[in-house]
Amino acid sequence: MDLLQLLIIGILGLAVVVAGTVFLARRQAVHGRAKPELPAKPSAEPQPPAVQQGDQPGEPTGDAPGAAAATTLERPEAPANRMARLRRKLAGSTNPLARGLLSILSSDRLDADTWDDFEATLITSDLGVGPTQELTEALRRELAIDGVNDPARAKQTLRTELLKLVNPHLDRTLKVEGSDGKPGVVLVVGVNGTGKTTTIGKISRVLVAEDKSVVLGAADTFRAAAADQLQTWGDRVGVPTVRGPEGGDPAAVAYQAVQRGIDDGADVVVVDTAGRLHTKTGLMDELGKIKRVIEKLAPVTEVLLLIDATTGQNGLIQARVFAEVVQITGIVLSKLDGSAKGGIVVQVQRELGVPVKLIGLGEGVDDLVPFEAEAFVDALLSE
Ligand SMILES: Nc1nc2c(ncn2[C@@H]2O[C@H](COP(=O)(O)OP(=O)(O)OP(=O)(O)O)[C@@H](O)[C@H]2O)c(=O)[nH]1
Ligand SMILES: [Mg+2]
Repeated sequence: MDLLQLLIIGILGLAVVVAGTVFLARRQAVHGRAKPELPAKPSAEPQPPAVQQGDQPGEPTGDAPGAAAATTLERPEAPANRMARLRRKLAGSTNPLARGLLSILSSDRLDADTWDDFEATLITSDLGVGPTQELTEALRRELAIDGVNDPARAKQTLRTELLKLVNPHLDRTLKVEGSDGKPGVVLVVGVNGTGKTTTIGKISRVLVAEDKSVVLGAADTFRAAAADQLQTWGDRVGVPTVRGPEGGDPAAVAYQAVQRGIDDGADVVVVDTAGRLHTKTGLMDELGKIKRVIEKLAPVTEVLLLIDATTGQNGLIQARVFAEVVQITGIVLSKLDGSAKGGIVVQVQRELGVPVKLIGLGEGVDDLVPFEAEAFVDALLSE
């Protein structure tokens, strides 16, 4: 009896131990298998399906600035800060001219040689022969009448005469307002590398900062990279870029861009064009065609011609040819930061009868400034 009881207890005990062991073993087995199935959080976060960032298929991916734009749109620098910074920059670039002119005017005797030096200095600033002679004559007259050899007075007179040449009365506002509910259309033209695409990027930042809605048109279809470059600028401030196939008809892209602007109810459409040599007749004709085609949809409110300030007289020759093909309404003088040749402003305005509206003072995103005659002359004369 006792033996039987002991046996039963022993068997029960063994059964409990075996059951417990099996239970634990199974739990461990289940637990151990489940672990690898858990999503490995930090190391291999699943990538969301590729976000379509352009309107266009087949564009290169991995374009860092464009990709970043999807999450963080840039807000352009506040206008007041920008102006102050750019005035300093402009003054910096024109220092040699200012120093030259003022040191000549402050010499003891204003004799014929001194005036020759004065003229030569102005000519090297690309002021042009005509304006240089006018300015020198006016200054000689004024200073002779006053009979003074006072540098401060001479500087004041020089300022007044320069301002007359630059002409503070020209309307330099950028015409970006459309009519009849259509967007304003800005067409940007100029020879290769003058800064068209960069300037469009900078202009669109300013427009966005003014809460205007913008569409960019990549009517430079010569190189795929050209449209990418424009789109990168657009992506940074959240502005769509309409583009076409490489080698396609630029006028068609310009047309589509304006159509998109109309459909979207955009405020402004800015159209980039391929750089072209002013000596190539076919290409120049194409420019005329682009404008005509756009105008089937909406008037072009502004045609901006880019001139690189460092190219001097050559810029002027280009300007003449472009003006024959499209009616230029404003000049953008780029790269004034690398040049002491601000005098070109006067020449080009006279030649074309078109105001300089904007000046480029660097490669930075906000290095574009509206041209103001007084600020410009003050910068020319700041030491
Ligand atoms: N220093 C300086 N560089 C500038 C300025 N504007 C443009 N650039 C530079 O000039 C070079 C040409 O500029 P783009 O905007 O590509 O010129 P583009 O007229 O569109 O050239 P294409 O499309 O080849 O005809 C770039 O390296 C710009 O960064 C400026 O105001 N100052
Ligand atoms: Mg370009």
